[in-house]
Amino acid sequence: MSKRVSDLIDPSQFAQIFAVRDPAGHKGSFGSSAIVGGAPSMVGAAVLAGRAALKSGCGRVYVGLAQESVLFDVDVGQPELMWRALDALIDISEQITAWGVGCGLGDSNYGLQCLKAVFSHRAGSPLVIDADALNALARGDVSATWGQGSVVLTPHPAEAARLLNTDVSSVQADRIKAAQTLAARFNAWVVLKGQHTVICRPDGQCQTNTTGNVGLATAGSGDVLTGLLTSLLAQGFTTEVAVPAAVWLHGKAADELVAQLGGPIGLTASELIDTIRKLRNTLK
Ligand code: NPW
Ligand code: AMP
Ligand code: MG
Repeated sequence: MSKRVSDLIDPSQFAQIFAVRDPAGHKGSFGSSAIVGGAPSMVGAAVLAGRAALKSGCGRVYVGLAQESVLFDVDVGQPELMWRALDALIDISEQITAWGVGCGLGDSNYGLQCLKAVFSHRAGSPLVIDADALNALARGDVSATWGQGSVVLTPHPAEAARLLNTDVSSVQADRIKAAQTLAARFNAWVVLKGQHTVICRPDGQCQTNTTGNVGLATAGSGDVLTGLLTSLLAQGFTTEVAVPAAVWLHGKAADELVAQLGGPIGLTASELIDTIRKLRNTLK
C-alpha cells in the first residue's frame, strides 16, 4: 500500500545553498549546465531556462536549440549563454555537470533526436526532464532507462496526467499519490507542480512546498524552475538538496515579487530569475 504522508519543505534542508562562495573559486568551480529545448516559436522557453541557470550561479551555461538550422547563435540579451548545435553539445558532454531537457522542445522528429542524444550521452550527470520531454516519455517515444545519475521529472498536472494516462482532475484529487506513482513508475524524483508543489523521492517519500502563489501562473515560470534546478545540480548540490531548494526558492521569489508589486498580476518569469539571484545572495 502506498504511503500518503508528506512533510513540508524546510529551508534548513538546504542551508548550504546560501553559504558564502570560496573566494578562490573560478567558473569551473561552479559547474556547467546544458539546456536542450527551444524549437521554432518556443525559443523563449530555452532562453528562460538558460538565464535562470546562469543567474542562479552556474559557472557555464550552454543552450542547445531543437532546431536543425539555427539562424542566430547568441542570445543578444544574455550573451553570456553559449549556444551550441546539438552535435557540438554532445561533443562536450563529458564537461556537462547537469542537463535540463524539454523546455519548448516541441514534438518534431528532430526534437526527439535531441532528447535521445541527451539520454544516451549524459554520462551519469543529473538530468532534469520537463515539458515536451515529459510528453515524449508519455507517448513512449523515448525509453525511461536512465543508467547512472539522478533523474528528476518536473510535470505540471496536465503533463503528469499524460504520463499516468489519466486526466488532470484525477491527478489533482490526490497529488501525493500521483507523485508517488510517477516516482515508482519511472524510478525518478518527481516535482509535481502547481499550487503546493509536491516533491517525491524515488523511494516514495514526499514533501509539500509552502512558498509560491498565483503570480506563478504565467508563461515561462516552469521553464525558470527547470533552469534553476539544473543549475543547482550542475553546481554539485545533491539531488536531496537541489530539488527542495529549487522548488522553495522559486516560490519564495514569487512571494517576494508579489510583496514588491502589491499583487500577483503581471508577474513575469524574467523577474523571477533576478529575484532568485537576490535571494541566493542574501538569505542565510
Ligand atoms: P488549461 O486547459 O489551460 O486550464 P501543455 P504548456 C494544464 C513551452 N513554453 N493545474 C492546462 O490547463 C513549454 O516549455 C514556451 C491544472 C492545459 O490543459 C512546453 O515546451 C514558452 N492544469 C510548451 O510550451 C512559454 C494545468 O496544462 C495544459 C496546470 C507547451 O507547454 C510557455 C497546458 O499544458 C511554455 O512554458 C495546473 N497547475 N498547469 C516560451 N516563451 O517559449 C497546466 N495545466 O499542453 O503541456 O502546454 O505547459 O504551455
Ligand atoms: P509550468 O506550467 O511548467 O510553466 O509551471 C508553472 C510553475 O508555476 C510551477 O512551478 C508551478 O508550481 C507554479 N504555479 C502555477 N500556478 C501556481 C499557483 N496557483 N500557486 C503556486 N504556484 C503555481
Ligand atoms: Mg512548463
